[in-house]
Amino acid sequence: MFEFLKKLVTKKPKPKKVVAKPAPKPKPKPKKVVAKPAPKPNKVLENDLININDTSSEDGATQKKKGFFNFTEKIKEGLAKTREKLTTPLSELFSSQKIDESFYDELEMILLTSDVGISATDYLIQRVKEAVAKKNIVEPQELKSILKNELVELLKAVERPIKISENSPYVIMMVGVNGTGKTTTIGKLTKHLSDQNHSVLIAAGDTFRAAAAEQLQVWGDRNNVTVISQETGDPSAVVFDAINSAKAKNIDIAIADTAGRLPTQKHLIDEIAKIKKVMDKCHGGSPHEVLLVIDANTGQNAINQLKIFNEALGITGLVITKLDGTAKGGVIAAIAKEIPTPIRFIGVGEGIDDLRIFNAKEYVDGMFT
Ligand SMILES: Nc1nc2c(ncn2[C@@H]2O[C@H](COP(=O)(O)OP(=O)(O)OP(=O)(O)O)[C@@H](O)[C@H]2O)c(=O)[nH]1
Ligand SMILES: [Mg+2]
Repeated sequence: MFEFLKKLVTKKPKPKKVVAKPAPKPKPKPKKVVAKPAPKPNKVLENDLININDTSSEDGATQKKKGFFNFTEKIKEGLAKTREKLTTPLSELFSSQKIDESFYDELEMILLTSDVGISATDYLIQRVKEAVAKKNIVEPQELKSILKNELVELLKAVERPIKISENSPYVIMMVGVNGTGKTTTIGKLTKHLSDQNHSVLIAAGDTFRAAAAEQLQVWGDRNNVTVISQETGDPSAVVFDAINSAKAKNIDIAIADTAGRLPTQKHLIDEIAKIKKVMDKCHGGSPHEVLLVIDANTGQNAINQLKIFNEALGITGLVITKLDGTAKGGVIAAIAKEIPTPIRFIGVGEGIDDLRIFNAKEYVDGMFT
């Protein structure tokens, strides 16, 4: 609570509210007091897939020092379903009599059913076996912390928080399959970035789905930021307009929503690649971040979505949503092993504050006790 108030008093004045529809505000905001935020580090993001040997990412402790919102309890609450599914069988397994082939078979089955995927499961079991041999472990109970640590190490490779560089505006493009949570994530992300003293503008680039712009406008109103939309039906024209508007108003960050599309719809994948090119033409080097939003319920299909969107667009970061509603939390391990890509945030609910910076240790602690 104290952290929350601290953030509010260091906030910039927000741009004037523009549009029509009144929307329910989740919380009344106290009057903002103070002026200029500290200058932001002018650091550019790493792009594309990560070098998994690079351990330069900031750990959770560093993030906390920097004042990112980061509430372990909410992650634990969000991952309750995954934990329910994992904790009982793992506890039973770790209280078994000895470490033998059937122990490993059982461990493999538990990991696979939690969507850890074949590759990450094989890797984790191999690492556990190595630890058993190296440390002469005979008690299954000792393997629990070893498994947890190995999982944390694996996930640390994708623990890369977003870094906003000064690009006036810094452009974020939100992409993904239908219904994964792109628009909702924009609402939460806008709140998060505003809390970090950035001014934000949103582009209603989903001109396909009826009511998509209205849905986004509600999030714009909740956050008190401008939403740029058009009647034209051309998403490229909307993002072009939005980036120019952000430039003119000196807005720090422009976030573009896009229509949901399946990786199998080639013409729609081509269309989104075109939108990306238009952004670059309008504002050289943009988008600076292409965020793929993945619904955790998708399970192993997430890997396929990531591969195809990455080929078409060069995905720079992921948001894994709906972790509060699924037992398939292991999919993050599958991504880390098979196609390591920075996981910027996780979604743990539908509310404006239900976005968390991804932290490997907190995540694994949430997954099983
Ligand atoms: N429980 C839960 N629900 C979520 C989360 N993120 C989004 N949702 C819900 O998922 C549904 C779809 O969210 P949208 O934000 O409209 O998804 P979208 O990707 O923009 O959908 P399209 O624009 O149709 O492709 C909504 O009911 C959201 O409230 C989350 O982290 N947890
Ligand atoms: Mg949407």
